[in-house]
Amino acid sequence: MPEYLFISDLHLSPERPGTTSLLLRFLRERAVHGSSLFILGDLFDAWVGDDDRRPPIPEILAAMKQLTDVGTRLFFIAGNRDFLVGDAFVKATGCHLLPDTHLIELAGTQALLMHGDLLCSDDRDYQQLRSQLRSPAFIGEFLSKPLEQRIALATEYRKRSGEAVSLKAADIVDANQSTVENYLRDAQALLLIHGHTHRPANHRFRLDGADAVRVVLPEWQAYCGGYLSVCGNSISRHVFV
Ligand SMILES: [Mn+2]
Repeated sequence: MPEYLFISDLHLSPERPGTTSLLLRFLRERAVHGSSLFILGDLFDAWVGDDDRRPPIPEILAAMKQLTDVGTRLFFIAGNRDFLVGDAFVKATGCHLLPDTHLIELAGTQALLMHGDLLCSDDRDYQQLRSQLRSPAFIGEFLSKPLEQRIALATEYRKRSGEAVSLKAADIVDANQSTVENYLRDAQALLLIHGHTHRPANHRFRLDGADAVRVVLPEWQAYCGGYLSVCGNSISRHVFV
């Protein structure tokens, strides 16, 4: 029976070598036994373009490629910190890049996958900044700058949003329930899986007379990484240490 694995919010960077080591082991020892691994955003603490090959990026990309080479399908939804991943990243890893919302059949129902930042609609400042940063004009101009300049600019942009600097759940605005329900209604789904908020939980609620659930993935730490496994109709949480 195919097993689907879900992770998000690893925030990999040179400052978090423990989390990088944990992911490399997770890919080699655990993800390799799944049929598909979905990374729901913020794999990296910052991604300034596919030409950035500072450590530990090459090692991470190679481990992802090794996973896809042995047959585990790899899917990636960009987060607010790594939305600039592009074609070269896809080619280097063998992953499939998915749009901000992706619908799949999972556990006998329609499931909607997202990073989660779009659900935090109460944070108007962030949503406004998000629209600016995601515009093709901004992205084109940003990627045309030299790498060193992009690295410096990314640090500067992150200072403009509280969430972009802090990784504490208390500093990240939570999902808005009406927004959650609207996304599920539009997708005709009753299961939502996302990360971003760093508030892992299973939220059960009624949606237009049916049972719905919102599964929030945890952020990873240096010593433990939480992941979701879906096998048949069974959905379970696990910790990789
Ligand atoms: Mn995020």
